[in-house]
Amino acid sequence: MPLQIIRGDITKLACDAIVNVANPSLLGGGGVDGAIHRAAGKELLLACEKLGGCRPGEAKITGGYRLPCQYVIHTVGPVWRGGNSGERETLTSCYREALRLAAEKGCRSVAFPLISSGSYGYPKEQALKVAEESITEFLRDSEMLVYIVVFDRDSFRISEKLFSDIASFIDDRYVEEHSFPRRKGAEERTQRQALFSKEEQEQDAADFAAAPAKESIAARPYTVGKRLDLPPSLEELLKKEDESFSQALLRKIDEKGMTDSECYKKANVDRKLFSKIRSDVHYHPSKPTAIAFAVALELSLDETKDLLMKAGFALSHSSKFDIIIEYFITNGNYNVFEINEALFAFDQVLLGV
Ligand code: AR6
Repeated sequence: MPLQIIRGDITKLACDAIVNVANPSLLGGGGVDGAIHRAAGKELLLACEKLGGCRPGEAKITGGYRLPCQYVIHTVGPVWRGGNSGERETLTSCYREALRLAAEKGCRSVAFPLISSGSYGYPKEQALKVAEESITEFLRDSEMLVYIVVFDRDSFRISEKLFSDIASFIDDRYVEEHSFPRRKGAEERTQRQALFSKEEQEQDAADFAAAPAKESIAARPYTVGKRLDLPPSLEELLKKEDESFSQALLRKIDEKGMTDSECYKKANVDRKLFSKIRSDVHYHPSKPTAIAFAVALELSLDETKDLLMKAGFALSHSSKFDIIIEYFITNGNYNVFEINEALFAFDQVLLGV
């Protein structure tokens, strides 16, 4: 999970480094800056006094002192002046320079607040986009776990239009599904259990084996008389059934002409996890990981369901998480970060892991 958005207080994170958004004097201020200095103690101020200030877009590094992190990387974001004064370039430079310093110090995990999105006035949605793009650009050639830490729900909003589109998409499907009383049990399950617990995995696998699998394979439509559309032979069907998640994933990567790293990076999945999946033919990923690969491969909804089935999962209208995934796939939006923003806004588990 190379880039994760989490909610919380950055001063509490035990990452290798956290990023402070300071003013050019580096001598403390309000917002995150104030919180970091308070938590780190006065040694941090003494260390900052020796740095000789910092210009917007640059970054400097100190120890973490009483903070749980090892380093604090100080950067100065742009003050928002309407967007035509180089704000975006300066903001991009903050992320790039902070990450460069973190890599130089051998950090494996770094946490950023949303730079400039508080008293410097950068619109939050745009600030988040710049953060995601700059961090993704860096992660293209580097392996690091990077967090964007959002302080409170109000400081994070996807666009009203997207929010209401997804909300009505969820309403339509959720209501439709919940009008069947026998689904009541499923309705009461919590999202996290549905995604991760062993029992749920077994239940999902059993549910899927009982109904949708038959539909997706046996009842697949074909046109009689057209050579290319002949139904697959029983042997072909059985071969496909035997294919594990790992085998299906590697086959799909080849079919799409992607390299392994293009795929796991686009999926926002850690290289080590990908290596495990690659080397263990029977590897069982979590549902968010399996979906992240389906998104990276830009699979259709049916193909996504087929891939998920290999890992023992299904998509259902009893789960908001599943409906949000369905929304993005049917709209052809395969940007894992946009999907994660929406999942975050609806308080769901994020893709990757
Ligand atoms: N953890 C994570 N995020 C936080 C925290 C926290 N503890 N506290 C605030 N935020 P700001 P800026 C969020 O104003 O806009 C200082 O006085 C907050 O909700 O701290 O870059 C400096 O000295 C917001 O979304 O930074 C500068 O003068 C984001 O962090 C000036 O403010 C950034 O808010 C820098 O302004």
